Amino acid sequence: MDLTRIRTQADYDDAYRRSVADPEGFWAAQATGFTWKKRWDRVLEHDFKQGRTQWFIGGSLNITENCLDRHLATRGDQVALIWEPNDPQEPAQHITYRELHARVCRYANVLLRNGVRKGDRVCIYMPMIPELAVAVLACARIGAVHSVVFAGFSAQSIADRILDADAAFVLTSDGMARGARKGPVKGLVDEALAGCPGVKRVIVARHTGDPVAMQAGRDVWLHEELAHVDADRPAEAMDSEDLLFILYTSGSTGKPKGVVHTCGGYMVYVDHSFRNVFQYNDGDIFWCTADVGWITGHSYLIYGPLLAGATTLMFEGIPTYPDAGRFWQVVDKHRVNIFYTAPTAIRSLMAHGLAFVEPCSLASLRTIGSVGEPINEEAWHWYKQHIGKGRCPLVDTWWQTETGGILISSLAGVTDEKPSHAAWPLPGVQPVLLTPEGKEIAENDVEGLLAIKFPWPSIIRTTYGDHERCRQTYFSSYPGYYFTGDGARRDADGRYRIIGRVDDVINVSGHRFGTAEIENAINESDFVVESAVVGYPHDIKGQGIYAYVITDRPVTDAEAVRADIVAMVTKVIGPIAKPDKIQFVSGLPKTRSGKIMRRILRKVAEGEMSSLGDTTTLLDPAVVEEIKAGRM
Ligand code: 7RM
Repeated sequence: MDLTRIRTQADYDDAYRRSVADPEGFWAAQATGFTWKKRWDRVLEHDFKQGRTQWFIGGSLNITENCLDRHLATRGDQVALIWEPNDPQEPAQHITYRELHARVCRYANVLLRNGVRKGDRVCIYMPMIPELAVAVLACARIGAVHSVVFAGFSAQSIADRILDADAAFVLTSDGMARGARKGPVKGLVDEALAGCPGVKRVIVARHTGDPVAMQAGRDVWLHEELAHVDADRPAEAMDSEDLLFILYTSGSTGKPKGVVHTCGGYMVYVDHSFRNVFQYNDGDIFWCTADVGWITGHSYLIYGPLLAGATTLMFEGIPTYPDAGRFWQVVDKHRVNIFYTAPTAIRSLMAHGLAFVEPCSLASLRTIGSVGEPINEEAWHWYKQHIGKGRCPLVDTWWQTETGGILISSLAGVTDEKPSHAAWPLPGVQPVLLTPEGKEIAENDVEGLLAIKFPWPSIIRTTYGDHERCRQTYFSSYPGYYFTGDGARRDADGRYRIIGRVDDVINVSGHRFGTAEIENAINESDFVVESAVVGYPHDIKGQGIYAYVITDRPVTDAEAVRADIVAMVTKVIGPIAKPDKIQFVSGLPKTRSGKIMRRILRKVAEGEMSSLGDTTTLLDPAVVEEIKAGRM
């Protein structure tokens, strides 16, 4: 019997009990099946006061050896990666484990040839093409720390991340194709690098064939470099706690933080959660629609499926090109068994109607999943009925960039599911609900702040270059716990339902932004004196971005000013952070101490104008009336 695989409710109950009674024994058993170059000495050391955690201490491994080499003898000729291009007229690519191994080794040799060394940070800014997965794995192969930046972020965001991580290398492509449009990639890197003198080398994959400027001495073509290397590259020995990657994510204050994950614990947790949540079976074709630029793409498009020896599908395009049936056409074309996407995609396709679903069979699907934001009941039922045909388990998976892997979810067809409930903690995960004062709530049928009281192997290790920020953000508000920033309900039976963020983070189509981050971008506009941003319920995106803006002059051409603000946000962060609504105001509701009362702004944005609560502490209560009257 495979002790690492949960197949029944009784298995789950048993695994959960063991994981709490003896976490070290439980996780050591999970870690045993991997290829270790040296076994660990101790399983766990942690200090939640300092926000420090280490797993499999003294162990040595390479995650790519476990993703690739380990499978060669048994499944070398099995397809590891299916690539479905943006244009359905173009052929898909099928890359076997043997071929992927060779491509990763060759790319790793290109990195070495270009001066990349173990521990160096490498920024990867690429669209969803096979070279992106190969680049990620090539970094891991030689022990370089990858920092993938989603290819929808602006030049300025790339520069911020390169500078914060002190990356001297950038891996990119010429351009990208998304839907009916082509877009620049290398051009944005060039713009970013004007402010990053530390970057020594840029390696460019040819993809769209669009012309790009190559800076002599700095930029090289991947295909030219590959001509100089062979496919022999042993995997570097990494300490369990050596850095595997940095991934930037937004918080309630300041600039995005570089969340750090390390080699051993991340590998063990992502593998365990992948196989058990989705009930992966040998031979299954798994499709995670997330971009590799987000944690979901790291953990469940690349690492989790490859660790399990699965066939993982990578899709370059968008759900609505050439039409709103593309996802379902791709499921049928490649006979996808497990499909994992975000509620925002479901809601948007739902709005296009069943005419796009009905021509497709979807008979290959066995499990469907959701991630990134709360899935409302209407979307849950539509997904379950029309995509899962009522027969596929639907897993609503709650987790974060910081958690590395799924923490709360039902296990497909094993533990029960309930609409809009992530439901059950995975083995090894000990969630609690806290009162605002930090007291654990023991009862069921309650609501509270979601925290976790014991480390799991893929917990955040630090925020790159600034551990104090990590300690402050996650471990200081409620001492002794990892604080998630989410609020949740626990139903009468103990299932969790995630309500959403309780901090100044908004979740737009499953993407996280800090309100302060967007305000800073808006304030860069010449017209703007001050701004305040809040989230509001949006039918498709989950949350939309609502900006209240004070200008330095009377607004005569509102559309021109709005366009300027939107252009500024696009320039500073990227098009994904564009405000949906911009309301011009003469003042913001501030307390006498100068603090903006966001509660009032949120209520107005939500349209709940009658219940604004206590406004007597406001410096100037009249602004509230003006704001209500001007609501967009
Ligand atoms: C995986 C990911 C994390 C935030 C998190 C939540 C929200 C994610 C769910 C969810 C309700 C879910 N990482 N969130 N999954 N809310 N149900 N199943 O999205 O770092 O980008 O975002 O996303 O608020 O704190 S993330």
